[in-house]
Amino acid sequence: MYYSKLPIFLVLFLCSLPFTSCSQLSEKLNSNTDFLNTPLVSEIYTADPSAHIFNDRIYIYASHDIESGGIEDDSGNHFNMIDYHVLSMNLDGSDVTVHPVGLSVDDVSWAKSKFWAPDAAYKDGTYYLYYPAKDANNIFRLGVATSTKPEGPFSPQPSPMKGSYSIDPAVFVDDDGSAYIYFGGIWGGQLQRWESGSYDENGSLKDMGVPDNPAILPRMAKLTGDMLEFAEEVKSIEILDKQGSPILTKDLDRRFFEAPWIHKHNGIYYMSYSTGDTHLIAYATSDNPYGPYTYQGVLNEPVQGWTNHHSTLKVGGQWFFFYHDTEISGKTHLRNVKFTTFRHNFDGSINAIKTYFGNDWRF
Ligand code: FUB
Repeated sequence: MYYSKLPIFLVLFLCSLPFTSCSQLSEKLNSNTDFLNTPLVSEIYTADPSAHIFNDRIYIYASHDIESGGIEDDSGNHFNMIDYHVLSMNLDGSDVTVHPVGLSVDDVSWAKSKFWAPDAAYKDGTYYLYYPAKDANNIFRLGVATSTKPEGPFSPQPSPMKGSYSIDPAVFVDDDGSAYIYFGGIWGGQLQRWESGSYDENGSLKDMGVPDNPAILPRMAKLTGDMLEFAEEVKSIEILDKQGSPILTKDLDRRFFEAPWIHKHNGIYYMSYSTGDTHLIAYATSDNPYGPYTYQGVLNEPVQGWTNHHSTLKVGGQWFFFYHDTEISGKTHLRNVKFTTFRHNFDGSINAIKTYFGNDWRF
C-alpha cells in the first residue's frame, strides 16, 4: 500500500485550504499499489496536461486520446487525436469538470490530423490555445485559437503560426509580461527534419546516426504582442552539462526528446522535458529564458506507458506536477491525467518525483 508515499505536505496543504475536506482528499489516494495518484477524470482519455490558473480555478489543457485503430510505431501513428476538451477544477481539487469540445480538427481549415499536446495563455481578456497538427502535407505546424472563456469554444486562426514546425508548444509568460513559446519533439514530432533550416522529409540522421554529435535541441521564440505569431527568428535552446559541454545524441537519459516546459522559481528558469525513449522528465536551469540551460537531473521517473509528458503549476505556495500515465487502459495511446506535488530544495534542486511503482519501461 503506497498510501504512505503521499507527501505529507500535500495532505497538510490540501487540508489547510478553505472548503477542503479530508474525505475529498482521500478520494485522490489510490488503492492500486502501483500508482501514487488516481486519474483526474475517467469519462474520456486525457494526456499531456498543461495546467494554468485562470479566474481562481485550475484549467488543464490536455490531449484527448481516442482509439483510432492506428498501428503503434515510432512516429506516434497511434496518437490520432481529433479534438480538445479543456478540464478544470477548483484550487482545492474539487468540482473537476470535463468541458465540451473546445476545438475540433474539422474547425481548422489547414489542419488534417494529430491534435497532439496543447498549451494555453491569457492576455487582455482573451484566452489563447496553442496546438500542433499535421497539415495537408503531413507536416506538423503550430496553430493558435482564441476564446473569451478559458474552456473555449476556441476560434482558430486561418493559418498556422508563420515559421512554426514540430510539436508540443508551451507558452511561458515572464514577470515583465513577455511571452515566449517553446516547442519541439524528435522522431514522430519531426524536429530532426528541420536541422538544415528547412523541411527535409528524410530528416537528419543526427538523432540516431551520429551519437557523438550534440543532440537536437528544443526551439523557442518570443511571441508578438497579440500572442498570435513569432516575434523573432526561431532559436535553438542549448542544453549543457555542468562542465559546459553540449548534451550528446547518445546520452539518452539526458538528451531532449519532446515536451519542453518552463517554470520560474526564485528568479531561475527551469526547463523540463521528456527524454522519450528513456521515459524520464529531465530538468535543466538557466538565468535567462533563452538559455543556455544546464542539465540538473530527473524531475519525474518513468510512468506506466511509453510517453512521459507534464507541466508544473504553483498554487498558493505549493508547486504541483501534472502528468499522465495509462492506469485506466493499460494502453500507451489511451492515457489519463493525474497530479501530485513537488518542491524545490534550498539549493534550487528538485528531488525526482516517483508516482509509479510497477514495471519500469526502461527494463
Ligand atoms: O500526445 C501525443 C504526443 O505524445 C505528445 O505530443 C508527446 O509529447 C507525447 O506525449
